[in-house]
Amino acid sequence: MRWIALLLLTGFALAQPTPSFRIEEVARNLGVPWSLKFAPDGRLFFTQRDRATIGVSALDLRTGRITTYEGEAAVRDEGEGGVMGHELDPAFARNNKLYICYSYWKDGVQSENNRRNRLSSFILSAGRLTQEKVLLDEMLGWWNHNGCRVVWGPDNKLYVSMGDAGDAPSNVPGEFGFAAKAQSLKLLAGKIFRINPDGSIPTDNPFYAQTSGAARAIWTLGHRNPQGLAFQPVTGLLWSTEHGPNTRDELNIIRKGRNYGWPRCAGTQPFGTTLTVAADNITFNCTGGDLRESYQPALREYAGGNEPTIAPSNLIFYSGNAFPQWKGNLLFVTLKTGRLYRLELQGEQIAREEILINNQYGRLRDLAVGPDGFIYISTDNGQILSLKPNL
Ligand SMILES: [Ca+2]
Repeated sequence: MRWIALLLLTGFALAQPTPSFRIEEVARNLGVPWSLKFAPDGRLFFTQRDRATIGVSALDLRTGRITTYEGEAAVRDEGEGGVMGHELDPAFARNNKLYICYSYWKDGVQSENNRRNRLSSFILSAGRLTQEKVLLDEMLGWWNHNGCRVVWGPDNKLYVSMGDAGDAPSNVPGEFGFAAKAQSLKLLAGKIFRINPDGSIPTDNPFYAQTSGAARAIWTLGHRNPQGLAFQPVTGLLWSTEHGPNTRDELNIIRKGRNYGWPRCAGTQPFGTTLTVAADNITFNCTGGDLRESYQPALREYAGGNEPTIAPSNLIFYSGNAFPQWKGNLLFVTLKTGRLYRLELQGEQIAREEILINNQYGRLRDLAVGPDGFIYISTDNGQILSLKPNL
């Protein structure tokens, strides 16, 4: 009996009641605010996907005033492409430098074979986005699956995700097209890349010796469309959310040189198995000697069995003071189901999972923790929301 009482007490201690919170709109009519990052001075910098030329905006939360910094570069503004992920340099307060991943037409020519994405650095100067320096160019694009989430790593490198570029053909003779591009070490699609902030490629990247050119930036392969990237404080682990096809969205821990399986394996499917997914009309043969050592199944899949698919977008680790009981929790938002998930982690396992928002605001695109500890969330309805505790 004593043991049962102890277990119950421990159980209650772990499962704290969800704190009461409310959600307020802080801005609206912003198109698709794709990426949110707070600057050291408290301004919330955000991108807007559907633009014809490059730009970034800053929201002053005290006044509600929005300042837009525009640049010169033309943007491939179509479908899921456009101005997407961004990151501020750690020395932003001093150097006004930021990084943006965006879609463009190669040589400015609109054609089936010319869809591309790139990561560039810019300097904010005199109200403009200036001094573009292209850091990682000619990543393959399509109207969908353009990746483009950008984060600064604790190793002072830049990490950028890239989708499988949908039905885009291969741009290297003899290499795969379609989804299989994600498996090629010659193609810049279906990968997570790691580069130095000046665009050079670290020589300790996992495929540096066996690849050439920009492919040396490959950190991991076999991705479909990773839209979430965040480094976990303390552990330094890189976590990622990724869209599955009609089923099996993924939560992954991104480890150097690993193969995440797409399009040969799906979700948590173990190596050496065959999986037929009726909803997608696809059979995944997760086999082959090359996968035996390198394949990394998802940590968690969403939409296995009868679960509805959720379409995860970005993730963060909660670091603020407004919700002390959530410190260190993994939070991520979803598009299709408009959810905000909160995950309590124990090591690399999920101890508890809770849905805090469930489709009340439409598709949720990105989230960030403000200096006030509130959670700021952007929606595809053009809103930025704040989630704050009821005191
Ligand atoms: Ca996978």
